[in-house]
Amino acid sequence: MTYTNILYEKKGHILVLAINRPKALNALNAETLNELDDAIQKAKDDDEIRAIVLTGVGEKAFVAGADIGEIVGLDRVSGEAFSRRGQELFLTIENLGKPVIAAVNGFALGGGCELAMACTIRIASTNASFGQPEVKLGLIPGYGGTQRLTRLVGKSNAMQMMLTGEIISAQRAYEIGLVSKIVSPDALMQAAEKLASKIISMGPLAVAASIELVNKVYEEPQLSDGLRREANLFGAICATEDAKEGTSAFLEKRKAAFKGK
Ligand code: CO8
Repeated sequence: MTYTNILYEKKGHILVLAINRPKALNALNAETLNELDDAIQKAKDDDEIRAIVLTGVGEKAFVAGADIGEIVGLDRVSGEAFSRRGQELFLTIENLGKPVIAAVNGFALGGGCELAMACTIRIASTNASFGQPEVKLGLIPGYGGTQRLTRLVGKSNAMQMMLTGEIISAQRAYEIGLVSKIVSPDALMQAAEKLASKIISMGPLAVAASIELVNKVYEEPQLSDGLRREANLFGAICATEDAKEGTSAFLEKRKAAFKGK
């Protein structure tokens, strides 16, 4: 597939994906979702790609939401299908088995905030802002926002954002746990790639298992089930060559050489 709405750039083991509709503040139209879907599948199947950094082209926006021009004519059936289509893609991103770091460089609103929340980790530039302004359009978040925002920032903060549609600063997003780090705009991509490189240097199976376990916490908040699953995957990870290598390297005071086995 040829991409016109996204940029796909491999930098060693890191894929930098950028939503590229700056004139529409990178709003997600159907074509962009299709391209993003294709790129994510391609990245999943490419063993060379170990981490993804997702951002928006331009200085103004990460993604300013779903394309409102495409929402206006939706009815009950097409609206639900529209929502499910985005939800499925965002679930794929969340459960990719490889870390996806959102480098939020401006507006992350509506579907854009939802896209960032489906990523494994979010870091933001000081000029980033976040919000679920759907209520202002008489809508509700439809790409997982009601679920993920509540889990990420708690009921009170989520209610305040969703019911008022207010746009919060990067600093506020950091305070409520929506992002894990804030950096200056010109340092954002470097910080995101540095974070990706750091994660890549860890045991890949352990990274994938950690992502899976943390995501399961949000799916079934049953502590006993989660603990059982954690023990189960912990055992499986212990039996890998990487775990032996990682623990031995620590004890031998040397750098581990992981093989993903
Ligand atoms: N969709 C389509 N076009 C957009 C969007 C968008 N979400 N956001 C911005 N644009 C366009 C503008 O229309 C404008 O286009 P043009 O130059 O042709 O007039 C261009 O981008 C630049 O935008 P502005 O001139 O408005 O720039 P400002 O700096 O003045 O304002 C804002 C920036 C505050 C971000 C403003 O553009 C804005 O409020 N945008 C809309 C934000 C929003 O409401 N997002 C949520 C959309 S709904 C959604 O995401 C639901 C997701 C789930 C869907 C599932 C439901 C079925």
